[in-house]
Amino acid sequence: MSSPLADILVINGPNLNMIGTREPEIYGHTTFADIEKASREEAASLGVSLDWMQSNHEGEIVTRIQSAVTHNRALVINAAAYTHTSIALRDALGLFSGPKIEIHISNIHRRETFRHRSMIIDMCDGTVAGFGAMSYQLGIRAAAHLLSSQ
Ligand code: CA2
Repeated sequence: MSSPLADILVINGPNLNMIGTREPEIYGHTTFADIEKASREEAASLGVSLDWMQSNHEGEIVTRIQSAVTHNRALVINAAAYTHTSIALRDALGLFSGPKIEIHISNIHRRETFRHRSMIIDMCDGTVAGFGAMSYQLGIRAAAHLLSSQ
C-alpha cells in the first residue's frame, strides 16, 4: 500500500513493465525501471512526493484509483491499452477530484485508428503524448503545476 498522502500517484497499465524490451522503434530503449527512476528524480526536483504503481489487471487499477481519493492529491496515468477500452477506469477517474494528467510514451494519434480514441481523455485536465519516456516527466511537471496553483 502507498505511503499516506503522497502528492502524486503515477499509474501504469498493462504491459508497460515490458517497455524497453520489445518494439524499441515505438517505445524506445528506456526500461520501465529507468522511467520510474527518472520520474522519482523529477518529482524530487519539484519538491513533490510520488507513489508509483503498475498493474496488468483492470480491477486492480480501479481499486488503486479509489484508494487515491484519500491517499493522493493528483494522478498521472498511462492506462496503456485500457486507455482505448475501459469504461471502468473512466468511471473510477470520475471519483477523483484532484488534478489528473493522461500520458503516453508514443503519439497515439499517429498510430492505428483504434488508438486515437481515449475513454479517459475528458476525465483528465490534459494529455501528454509522443515524447517517449520524457512524457512521464512532463506529466509530473503538469500535475505539480496544477497542485501548486490550487
Ligand atoms: O504510448 C503509450 O504509452 C501507450 O499507452 C502504450 C500502450 C499502448 O497500448 C497504447 O496505445 C499507447 C502499450 C504499453 C506497452 O506495450 C508494449 C509493447 C511491446 C513491448 C513492450 C511493451
